[in-house]
Amino acid sequence: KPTHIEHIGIAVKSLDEAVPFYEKVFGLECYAVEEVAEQKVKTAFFMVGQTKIELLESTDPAGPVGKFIEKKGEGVHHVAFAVENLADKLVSIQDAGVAVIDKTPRKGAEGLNIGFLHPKSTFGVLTELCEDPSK
Ligand code: CMX
Repeated sequence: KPTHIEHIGIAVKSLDEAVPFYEKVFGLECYAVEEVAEQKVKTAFFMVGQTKIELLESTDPAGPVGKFIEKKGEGVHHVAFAVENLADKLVSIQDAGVAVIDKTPRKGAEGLNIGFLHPKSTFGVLTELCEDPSK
């Protein structure tokens, strides 16, 4: 089973506006900003206990976050669980009949191995599984 919620991804129109909000209103510190070109996003991370908040700004209207904001507006985009043995988990999840976006792990932000499950199979919540390869 997952060890914890690794992060919650929140789609925002502008990191320049959202990052100072999280810093000023919640007193959180943005410890990393990273562009994930393959996902067409720029990300900003805050640590809250064991869990991160990942703010996502689209770099391309045709990318997943650009399309999401166009359709639904800003808001919670995905929930990510930390797991071990990600490749095996993705296989057993598919065997259980759940639609996955990633059949096998791929590289995500912060060097994590990740795999997404399709929101149509997960009660409308885009769900990500993450494995830290350094552990
Ligand atoms: N949460 C819940 N539902 C979502 C969603 C989300 N984040 N994104 C799309 N959907 C819904 C759509 O509203 C649509 O529902 P309806 O059919 O009821 O209208 C359905 O899923 C299919 O959407 P679509 O527009 O036809 O398909 P998209 O081309 O937008 O693809 C998805 C959707 C989830 C497959 C795609 O966004 C994807 O592959 N996501 C995984 C990668 C990703 O999100 N990367 C960004 C974050 C990267 C990071 O964290 O570093």
